[in-house]
Amino acid sequence: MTSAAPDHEQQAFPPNAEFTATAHAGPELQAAADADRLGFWAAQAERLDWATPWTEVLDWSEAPFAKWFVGGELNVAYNCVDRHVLAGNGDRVAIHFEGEPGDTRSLTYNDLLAEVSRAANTFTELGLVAGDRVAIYMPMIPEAIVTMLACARLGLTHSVVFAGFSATALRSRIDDAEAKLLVTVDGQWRRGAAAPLKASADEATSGAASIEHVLVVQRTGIDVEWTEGRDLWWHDTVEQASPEHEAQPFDAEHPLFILYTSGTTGKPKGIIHTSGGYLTQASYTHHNVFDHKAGEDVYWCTADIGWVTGHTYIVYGPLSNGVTQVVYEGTPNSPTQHRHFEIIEKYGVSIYYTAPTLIRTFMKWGREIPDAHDLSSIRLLGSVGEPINPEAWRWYRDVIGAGKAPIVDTWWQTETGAIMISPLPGITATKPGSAMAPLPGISAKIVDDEARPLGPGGNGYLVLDQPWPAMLRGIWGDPQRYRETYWSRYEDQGWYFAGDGARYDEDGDLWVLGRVDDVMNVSGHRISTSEVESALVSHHTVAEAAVVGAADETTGQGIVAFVILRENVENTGDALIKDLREHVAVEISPIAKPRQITVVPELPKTRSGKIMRRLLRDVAEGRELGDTSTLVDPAVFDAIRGK
Ligand code: 6R9
Repeated sequence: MTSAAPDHEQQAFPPNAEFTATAHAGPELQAAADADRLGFWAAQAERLDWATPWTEVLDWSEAPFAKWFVGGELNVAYNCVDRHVLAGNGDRVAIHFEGEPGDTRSLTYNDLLAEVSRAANTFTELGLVAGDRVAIYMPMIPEAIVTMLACARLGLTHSVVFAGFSATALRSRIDDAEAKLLVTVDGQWRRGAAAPLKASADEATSGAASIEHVLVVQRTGIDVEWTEGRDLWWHDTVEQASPEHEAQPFDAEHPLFILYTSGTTGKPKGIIHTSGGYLTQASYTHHNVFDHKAGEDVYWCTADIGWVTGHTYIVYGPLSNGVTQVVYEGTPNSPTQHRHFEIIEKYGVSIYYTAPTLIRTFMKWGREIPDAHDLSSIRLLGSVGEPINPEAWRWYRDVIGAGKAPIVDTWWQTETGAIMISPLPGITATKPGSAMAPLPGISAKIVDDEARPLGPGGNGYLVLDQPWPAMLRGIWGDPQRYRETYWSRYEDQGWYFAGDGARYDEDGDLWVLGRVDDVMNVSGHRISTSEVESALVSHHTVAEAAVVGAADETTGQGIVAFVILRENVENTGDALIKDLREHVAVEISPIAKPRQITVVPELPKTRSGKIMRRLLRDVAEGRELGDTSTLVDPAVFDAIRGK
């Protein structure tokens, strides 16, 4: 890990007085949390409408399995939709949808309530009951959000699978969660062309024992195959259903969703989130970290609902707060590199939340592109997904934020459910590249291998030493893996091990340094090295594979693979490499395609048989080799380098 930051990185940007004057968050938040942490969370839970009050804020008696707001009952969809209508805000726009081909739709809260109710009535007619699982494999269209909310309304647990994932990846997630319904589309718009999606859904569901129905939204009009009795069109069912539906309350701990994320082993983990605590922290953080003002702000989070950021900061947090938000279907350069800035200008986006990889891409395209647009509506910028380098941070503030918009660099994970470490705009003096400090109500530490807490200047592992409302409640079907992955490293202390390295600077501000395990971060997407390795060795030509994440100027990390071919396989050079990259795309997703694949005669291994990824990373990043003393045969590198 790196040492303390140079002085220029320590330069702080104090909050501007104008922003502070109207900011939601003030110093009283931290004071209240310090005085009584659980009481503080109880007060935050009052942001929501509860059908039955809770009797206890936190039950930690079966740690690490938490129960928050014990005995409380609420309906998550009611909190995200109905109550805004009942409060007289039914005519407020909830979603400004911008399709990739240029089609647009605005849905008010009245519209959203009708749509969600229709979908809920349809799901009920299909025989689904609370506790059943629903898989969602859809691009960024309003129906995807409607489907998530309809599930929440009925107590169905959704499992959103990123529409860029392959049929194989979808199938394993459907099987693991035993989903009964799959909601998908005929095709999705990508760079001006209709790309089939139902075809992958068909491949994934053929022979999937649990699937009873496949519900299909017609998005592109392309031809699809049809399985009579199983497949249903959205327009024949949902759109014909009654727009009236009364929401029933569910227990605060009712499972809201499962979201699969990469771990250090090949099999993705189904992270479980529940209702009351999750929505409380989603709502609290969206309100305070983004300083969101309902009825005034236009908010845009550029994530996809296939990732946790889309769940918490497109669907649940923002809608619980009565947001007006932009939802954009396509890529940032369709049809031109101006697209995001045109959208900001068109809707007057005031809060923009994106990932460092996109900011670096914008930098590469050049500032004349954003400069050609009126971005003066922007008053707050957010960053998430990976550490943001100080240069990108400054560019973001100067070019997109007119040199004055506060930046919130938000650290959190699929597992944490909501933002944990972030500046509070209007209060925190920010430093380019630092996530600064845990939010009020959240407790984090940086510790060493021996669990000794570190102070200013310390560099170690990030742990969460107190339970938090939006924390994961486990791994679907695998409680043992939950304990092992997150709670065994600091078992005696009872701390959650985040898997990230972090340091405090001399002022005690926190800098997240990135993963310390075998999880790569490519454009903010978590991909495990072993996942890509298993995909490669599943190809008939490959005997063994080692994968590392190498620093990449744009994507944060790039995937670099070293493979040993099976005996009697002919190395056809570029053709073989192309085949292998394609194979990974099919097995996992195009985002997991290695940037570079090198065929090598041998892999560097320790005497205990572990592949020395650290050394391969040195090779991939063009560095001098580090310590090779534990290698069986240091000479393998001559062969690897010779390639
Ligand atoms: C929300 C999300 C989680 C991992 C996390 C860390 C990295 C996310 C970050 C950040 C530095 C930030 N990460 N935000 N690193 N600064 N502001 O991204 O969830 O996909 O589960 O990834 O992403 O390494 O452990 P998820």
